[in-house]
Amino acid sequence: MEPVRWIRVVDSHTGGEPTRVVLEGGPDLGDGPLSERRRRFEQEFDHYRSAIVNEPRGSDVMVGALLVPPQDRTCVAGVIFFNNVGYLGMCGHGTIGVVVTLAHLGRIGPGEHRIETPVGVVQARLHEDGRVSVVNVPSYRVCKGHTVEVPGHGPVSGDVAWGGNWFFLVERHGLSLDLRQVEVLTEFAWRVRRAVNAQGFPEVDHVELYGPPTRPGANARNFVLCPGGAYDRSPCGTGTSAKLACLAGDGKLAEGEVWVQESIVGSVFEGRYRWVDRERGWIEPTITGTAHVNAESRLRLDPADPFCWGIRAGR
Ligand code: PYC
Repeated sequence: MEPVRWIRVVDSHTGGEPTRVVLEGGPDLGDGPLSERRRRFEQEFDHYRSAIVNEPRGSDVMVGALLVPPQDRTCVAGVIFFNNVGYLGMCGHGTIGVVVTLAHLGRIGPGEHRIETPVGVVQARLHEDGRVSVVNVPSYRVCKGHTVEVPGHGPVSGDVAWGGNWFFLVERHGLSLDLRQVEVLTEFAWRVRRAVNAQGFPEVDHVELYGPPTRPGANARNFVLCPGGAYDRSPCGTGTSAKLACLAGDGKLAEGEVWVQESIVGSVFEGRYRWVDRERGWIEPTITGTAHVNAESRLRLDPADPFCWGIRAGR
């Protein structure tokens, strides 16, 4: 008989988007590069991902963050992010959640901290007032104004950009970025994603719709569809990074200038960038936001429970 297993987690939310940090009881992925450990997680221990973030313990919107010993010893932690359908290269709101969680546990204090992810090392600053700034991986746009035919809608144009995940960013969609329209926005974004990927782009995993802000001082509001069909409650750190790369490339935002990004639920991130390679359009984005710890618990994995390893969700 298999034993009952326990997984110790701390939950937080960043601008409304949840992060579940796994402290103990997760899979042992050995050492080596994080990209390799992420591959092992996916191939050998994917049932842990499902048990931690899927129903009945989690939900489609939950992002998991498995803490692992970093390979680069200048880093305070290594982290592998995952969601209801798979694994994320990087996660902006999740990194803010990890930093606030480590501070909550007394493992770090205000100052600079390096965190290793499968797509590179990110630098985070925990400010005295509790805000967190994340210097994300280099971000860039690979395609501007690409038009796809979206069934039931017609032609839709957008930019393809990398911000730690791949995004298709659409400005002209004709929809209202209102939380009450979330089903319509989700359906549209899902069709867009399918149409873009049918054209052979590197798997665009997120679709980001832009529109005018509702909050004073914000520059834009967004709706971001995540790979598993849930929408990001936060303004999406990697999505905001991809947006900054587009703004920089279009000469619409100067180096160091602040961009205030509002999410579909009204939470905000501040973004700014510095050029890494102006010729190639590569920037280094910094995203600032806040997170709040809202649970400390132990997940109980009982082999007698038919849904011990979660309900495989997502589309
Ligand atoms: O903040 O980068 C982010 C993110 C990705 C998916 C959900 N949030």
